[in-house]
Amino acid sequence: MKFLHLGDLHLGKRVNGFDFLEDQQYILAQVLALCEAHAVQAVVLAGDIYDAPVPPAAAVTLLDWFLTELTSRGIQVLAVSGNHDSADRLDYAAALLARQGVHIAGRFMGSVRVVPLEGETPAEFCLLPFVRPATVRHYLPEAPITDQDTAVAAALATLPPRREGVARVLVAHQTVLGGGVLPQCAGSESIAPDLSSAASNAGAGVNIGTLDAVNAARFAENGGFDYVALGHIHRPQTAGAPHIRYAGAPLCYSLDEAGARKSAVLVTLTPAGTETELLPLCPRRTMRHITGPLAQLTDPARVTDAEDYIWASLTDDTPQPDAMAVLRAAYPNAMRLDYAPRGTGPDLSTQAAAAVRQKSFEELFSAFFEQMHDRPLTQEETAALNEMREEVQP
Ligand SMILES: [Mn+2]
Repeated sequence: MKFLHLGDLHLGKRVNGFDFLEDQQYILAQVLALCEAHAVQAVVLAGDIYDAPVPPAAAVTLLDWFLTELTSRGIQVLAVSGNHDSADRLDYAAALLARQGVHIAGRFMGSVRVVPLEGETPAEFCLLPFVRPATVRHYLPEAPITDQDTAVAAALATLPPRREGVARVLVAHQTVLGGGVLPQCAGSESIAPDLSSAASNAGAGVNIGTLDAVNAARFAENGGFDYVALGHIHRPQTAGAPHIRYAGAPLCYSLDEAGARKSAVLVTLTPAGTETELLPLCPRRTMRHITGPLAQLTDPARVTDAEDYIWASLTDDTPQPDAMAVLRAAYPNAMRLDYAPRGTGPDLSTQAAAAVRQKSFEELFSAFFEQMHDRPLTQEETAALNEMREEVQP
């Protein structure tokens, strides 16, 4: 049994004011080609199908096209809602669609839906929509639910016992703590606002992030799963074990992800175990961060892939007139422009910031004044400054 695991399509998403529908259609067409090339039996969509609870009509049309293309190839679809989706809207015509092989679990209604698929290795797909503790508690008032972790555990406990010789796959949209480690965010998740910083600077703030996290050990309870197809985190990665995996978003959805590689997970279930392979996805326009003087970056001889989404950091010593207009003349899809003076790499700027923190207000102000006026503060000015400072900060 082979299937493709995708997550976080975020259909209808706009990035820095740019409509991504064309890019999304392009990448979904690539997914269809991968499905054919690898003869997959099913496609798993692990939540955040749409970017918003009420998606633009064009995004609905795009999903319609994608699902129709999949079913016309005899490929089954297994999908759950994410935190960006409207559970109820996603459930529209769910029973009708299920007859066509499109299984969507939008709202949690007290039990995890199980969809059996026949094949060389028969498998059952357990569809757990995005849930919050209150939702699960509403249906399972007896369960000891105190947080996200216990809520998911209670929901999973509703599953029937495992059947012998049948592989079991979980599809879920959650933050999963694997081996005590939070997933690494890509920057475009818009989940618990503290998580991306908590994940990137381990230590500070981790507790806040873990509150909303599910322990990966939950996926080993009650017989466990042969594969856990996760959505929610946009950077492809495993969560505590090789068979528990985030597919990641199929496209870069934030400039913080510039240069990141995206993929779909090809999962093969065999009686001997689960194999996974990352199939690269190549976007229509790459998101790139380029650095250099404006004249060099926009030199027609040096411009390549002009349609790419560009974040340019200029190394010019002085602000350039109409820099964005000049950049867009070369790269019409330029998204951001900032200045990165030469010689200040991240390490240098961190050192500089630390040095600044050690200086007193008086030292900092007089240095700034001297830089601006080419002379030190007079005694009179220093006195006036101290007076003003006391007024503001007694
Ligand atoms: Mn998402």
